[in-house]
Amino acid sequence: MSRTTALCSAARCGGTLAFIALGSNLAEPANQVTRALVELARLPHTRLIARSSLYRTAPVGYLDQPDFINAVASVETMLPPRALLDALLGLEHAFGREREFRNAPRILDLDLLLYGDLVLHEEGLTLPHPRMHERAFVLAPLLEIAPECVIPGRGPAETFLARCLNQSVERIAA
Ligand code: PH2
Ligand code: MG
Ligand code: MG
Repeated sequence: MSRTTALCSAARCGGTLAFIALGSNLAEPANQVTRALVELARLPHTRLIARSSLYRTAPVGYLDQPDFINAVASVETMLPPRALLDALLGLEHAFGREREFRNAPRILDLDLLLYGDLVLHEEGLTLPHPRMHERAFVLAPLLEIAPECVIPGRGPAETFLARCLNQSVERIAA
């Protein structure tokens, strides 16, 4: 059996639906996020299912930095969660991501939000993403592509968006 047949492609036999948050606030952020969406579609054993519009969002956490461009994508993947995370970190690195301090401005941030309905607490990987339910910059684009989304262990995403209306999120481009 060939390697491809053994692994089975996500396109042919269905993998796990995962959601990824994209963010950038340096070096033409909309361009970075748009290019990153193209790269997500090229990940091995993975296919892009949907991508949200781009959103301009005010920084949350560390405030003294430029506005962000955020988006969310869904993929169907045969990669296990840790391999998917490693692929995302590899893309961040390829885009020139540097880590100066927590929540520092960044050229590209790719966060694994959800991996099917998996609940996991491991070193460096918590699923669902532990802060996604507190962040309008995640919830608004997520709900655009998955209006019925339920965050495992927490509840419907839309109930959480209603609690962060004080966070500025503006849809800017399809
Ligand atoms: N990411 C953070 C912290 N704060 N704020 C906005 N608006 N967008 C982000 O992507 C973001 C943030 C940590 O990753
Ligand atoms: Mg992040
Ligand atoms: Mg991150």
